[in-house]
Amino acid sequence: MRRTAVLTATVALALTGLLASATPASAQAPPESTGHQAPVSAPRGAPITALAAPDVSLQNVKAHLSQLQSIADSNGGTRRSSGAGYTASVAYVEQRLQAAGYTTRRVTCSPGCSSGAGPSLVADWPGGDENQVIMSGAHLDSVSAGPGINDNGSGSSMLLEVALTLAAQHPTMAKHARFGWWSDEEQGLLGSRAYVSSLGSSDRSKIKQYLNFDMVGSTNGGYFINNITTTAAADLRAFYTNLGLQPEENTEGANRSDDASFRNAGIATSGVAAGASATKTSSQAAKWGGTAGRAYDSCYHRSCDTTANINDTILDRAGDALAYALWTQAVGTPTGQDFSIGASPASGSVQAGQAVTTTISTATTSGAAQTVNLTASGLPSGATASFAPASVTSGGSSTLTLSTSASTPGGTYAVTVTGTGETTAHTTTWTLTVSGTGGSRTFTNDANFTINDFAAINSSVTSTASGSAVSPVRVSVTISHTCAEDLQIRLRGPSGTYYTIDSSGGSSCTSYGTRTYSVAVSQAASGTWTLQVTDNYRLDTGFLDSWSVTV
Ligand code: DTR
Ligand code: ZN
Ligand code: ZN
Repeated sequence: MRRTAVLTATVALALTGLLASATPASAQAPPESTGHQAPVSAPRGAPITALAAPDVSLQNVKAHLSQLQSIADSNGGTRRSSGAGYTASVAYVEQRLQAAGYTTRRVTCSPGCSSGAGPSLVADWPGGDENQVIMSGAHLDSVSAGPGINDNGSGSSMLLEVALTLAAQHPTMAKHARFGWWSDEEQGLLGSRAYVSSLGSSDRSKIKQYLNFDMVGSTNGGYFINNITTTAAADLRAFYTNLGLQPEENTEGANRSDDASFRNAGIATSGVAAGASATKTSSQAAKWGGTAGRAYDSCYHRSCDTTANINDTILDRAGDALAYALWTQAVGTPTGQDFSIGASPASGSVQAGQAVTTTISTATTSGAAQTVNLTASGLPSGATASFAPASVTSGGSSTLTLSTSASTPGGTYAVTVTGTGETTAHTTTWTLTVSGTGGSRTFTNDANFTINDFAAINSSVTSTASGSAVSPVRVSVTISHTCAEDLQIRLRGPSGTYYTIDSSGGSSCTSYGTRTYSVAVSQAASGTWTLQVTDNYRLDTGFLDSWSVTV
């Protein structure tokens, strides 16, 4: 059954209280008695309106489990990552997702996966803020010993049904929902690790949360939550707590499933598990039902991990818990609150050792004003930035002071100013040129080079200056030559770009002597700078005496 009505907090809380007391605190309760309205609490993030989360169909989850069982049956009784039972599992999940409108991607399980491991599958539900990805996942592979119906057909099937329920309801999304089915978990969390490391740092930082589901239907199971005290766990925890189930930390499964791959990359993680080979305690049996002194899943990693090895009630609740967390996190109408940020002036220059300011202004571009915290990054070394004030209400402005030190290298820097609001963040760029005293350095080559008619000579210096070259760079050239008009002179920067600084030609000859040039460049100061002198005419010759460049 699916409910989409918007609930007021009061109604929802009343309902929640009622259900918590009406639901038997027993894992062995028949599935029908677990039909419930998901508890709705006040939304944590301002952009989300409280919507009722749907009741995920246990019957459909079990139909997926039967499919996985059949796939194992026709492939030697296993769905191990390197076998045909695994690839058939991927094809099944993929086909169901595609039919529902998901964008799916097979992610190669490499590098670092076991030999012959099939791909992981990642599915995106179109919509929501792409910069805020709410992700959930489950491993789809089994061990070689069996069909892996609880481990982890249960998490895989439940995840698939939540994804299909989202597609069927197609609610307005505030954030972007993504789902992952991992390969090669049983060989060391390898598929999820390969996926996470395939992401660039920007894509990785868009994943705001990852929830993992591994073994969520253990026959003698319990209600375990990974990192139960963290923000990522809050909705899952609230869901079980509201059912009176007193969930516990998943100590048995800690660092043993795919959430570890995400956590290791700095992503907030949680998840649900019903337990593996560890033994149920008597206090757990008292609050959850089941048998104390027996394993949560006595078929863990065995051939008996079949469709008979599932606790329907526990499995049903796991799906509903994810639906509650996902709907709370990602579903809803954005408030439309937004702001813009800019720097005026947008560029500035400063002598090393001095300070420079710009005004950072913000504007409310839609909805109500919001608090915007200001930070700066990309500063030159030895420089510090301060904002007065450090946070503004959108519409307000702040003075950004950048103080350099004498050791700050000369060059042009793009300072990124980030305004982090309550609903979103925006950046603006302040282009800063540091110049002067400490900044620039001069490099000289005073070896002599003979300049012959119709020939070019090249004289190089190696610059060890750091940062960007302070533009314009100054070039000083001393040449003994009776006809400067014969000469074409070019400067080559470390990047390989040539700048023509003096062209040949003219009706009469003048003696060259020492001449200086200012050359506008845009490149690094360090590396090889070359002066190239070409004599384009007959008769007069001479030699390059010395030259220098100040970068
Ligand atoms: N990743 C699991 C390992 C595991 C061991 N104990 C637990 C407890 C709860 C969840 C998972 C686990 C596996 O696939 O074998
Ligand atoms: Zn597992
Ligand atoms: Zn396992």
